Amino acid sequence: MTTTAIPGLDQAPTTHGPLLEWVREVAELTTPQRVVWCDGSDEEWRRLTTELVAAGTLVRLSAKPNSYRAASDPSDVARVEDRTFICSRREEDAGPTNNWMDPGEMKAVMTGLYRRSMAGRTMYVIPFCMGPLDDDNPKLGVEITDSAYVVLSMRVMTRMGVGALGKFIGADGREREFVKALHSVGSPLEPGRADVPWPCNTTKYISHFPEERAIWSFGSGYGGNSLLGKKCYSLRIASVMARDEGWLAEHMLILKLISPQGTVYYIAAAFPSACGKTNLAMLQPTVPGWKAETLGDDIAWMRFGDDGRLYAVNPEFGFFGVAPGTGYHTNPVAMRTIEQGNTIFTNVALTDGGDVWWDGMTEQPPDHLTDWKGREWTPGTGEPAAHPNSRFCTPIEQCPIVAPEWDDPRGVPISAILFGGRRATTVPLVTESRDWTHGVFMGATLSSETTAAATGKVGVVRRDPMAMLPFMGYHAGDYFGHWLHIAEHTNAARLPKIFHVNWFRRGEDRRFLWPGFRENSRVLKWIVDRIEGTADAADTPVGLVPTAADLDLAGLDGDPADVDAALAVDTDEWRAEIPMIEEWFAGIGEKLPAELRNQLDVLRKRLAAA
Ligand code: GTP
Ligand code: SPV
Ligand code: MN
Repeated sequence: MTTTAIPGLDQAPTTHGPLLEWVREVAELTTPQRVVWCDGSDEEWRRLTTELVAAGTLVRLSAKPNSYRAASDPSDVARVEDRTFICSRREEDAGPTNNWMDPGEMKAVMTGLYRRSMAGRTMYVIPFCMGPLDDDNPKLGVEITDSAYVVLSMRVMTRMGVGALGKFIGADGREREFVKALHSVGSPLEPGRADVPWPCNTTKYISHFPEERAIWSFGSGYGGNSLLGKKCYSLRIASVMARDEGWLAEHMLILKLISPQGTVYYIAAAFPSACGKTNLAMLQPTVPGWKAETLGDDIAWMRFGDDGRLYAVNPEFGFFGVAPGTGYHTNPVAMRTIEQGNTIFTNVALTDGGDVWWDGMTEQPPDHLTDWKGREWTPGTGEPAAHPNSRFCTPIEQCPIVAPEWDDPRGVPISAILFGGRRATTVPLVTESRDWTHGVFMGATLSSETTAAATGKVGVVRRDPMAMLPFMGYHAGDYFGHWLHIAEHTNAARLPKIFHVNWFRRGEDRRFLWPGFRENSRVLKWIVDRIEGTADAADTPVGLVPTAADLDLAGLDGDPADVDAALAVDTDEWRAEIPMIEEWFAGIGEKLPAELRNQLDVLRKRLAAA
């Protein structure tokens, strides 16, 4: 088939030369049945949802307006870290924490996979922008995909369609650069072959070409593997841009806290996948008089302003949140966001009344459900009804506590950065770093138990520096160096204070020592008081830790001994941590900054003296 014969290819709504050329090249390689240039309109949404309902990919929910449930292939439910590659020109630029393949070799392999991979399907061209459209330097991208589910999800998660495309040619007529993001589910539809509701391929590659700012994804339709504006662009590629240009692209929520006096504090927090970012971003404080608003729940781009403060922007447009555990008792703000509709749910259960349900949504499960695999489910079934990594995909604008400034291209000035993990032992509820370098050490040695957000074993403690282990687009040692050197952009007094938190410490009976969720506002209040210099802390070997008396615990239910246990610095547990940190640092190799080695020496000495 000659490419001019591919319907739609020549109907490009742009004159952007490099974009036209690339789309033609991909169409020639993948040979789709037709090409659709996505405009992001309501009409397009209606057309694609109608098609996907007919195809059995989506079920329209009768209980929520304009909302749908997708069930993936049971093998395609999470990010695939072992199939994720950083294909920098030099292997050492990918570093020891990333999979690497030579870019030429990877392209040869993947070109083979993409050849005719869209046969019988529609190829969608999605122009999108990460971050506000009216930024002076908008961060543009185009995702080419053969998945209509991806088009719909990208409409929720990014600013896509005509608004984004309008930015591709500047006011001066210059053709702007954009990230080329190619995605195929890898399931060509040969004539006469019936489609399946969730096409995908057992061979999967999530590849990044950092020097070229390009992404090639094959074989998966799921979240972080297929919505390429999210982890692939806004973290892996953007972290490389940020290194080159002197800013930070981080796996962080952005929260606005308002004190009873009306003072505003913006906080950014990095927790690994499925460790509480969305929940903290939507916090409803229990401490009287405090209010919170949300700006983002997963990714922050941060750069220094003229005033020397660090300003954060959320590049995303929607929330792709973990469903299980989300309910009116834990995260009512998320519930009220999705109740408004316009939401796509993936791998959750269906109720008999045309609604969705997942484990932990309500205390009492419904009597009967259709589980995420389409099977009958009753409370006695003994298996979760929803996949542990099932998700809701919903517009930020619907969030009842979205901060009015969430879309401001100037961003918001960050007063505190939190690093947190899921640790049953050792790590106190909250620890303040002694200075920026110590804070970077806390981030660089952050650890967490693995979760269902990625394929692989769940519950294994691993180092997850700055919650970026799966998302750093370059060498971890260089990344730590970047964090250290970025402080030279300003003076120490203007830098955010860095804290280490752990909501997940457990008692001997395995129950959580800290109630978490809304009660985390008590920890945030202490953090603000530290910024203002009005709260105390004990100087411990690991940093500055409050005692229970330093926290506002008025009205907190539960055993006070649990709070003491959550705050305890157990020097034996920490001594056992040292060899794990040593091993982690040894694995980074000679690019590990000397400052971090020194911090480890200090920790070792302080523990020895304790
Ligand atoms: P990603 O979207 O994968 O990046 O996850 P996330 O970091 O946004 O995590 P999320 O807020 O969705 O929380 C993940 C799981 O942790 C959910 O099951 C929550 O119910 C649970 N969780 C969140 N905050 C807390 C907390 O303070 N305490 C406890 N015990 N669990 C929490
Ligand atoms: C995460 O895993 O950190 C997520 C979900 O936010 S995904 O989009 O799949 O990366
Ligand atoms: Mn995430």
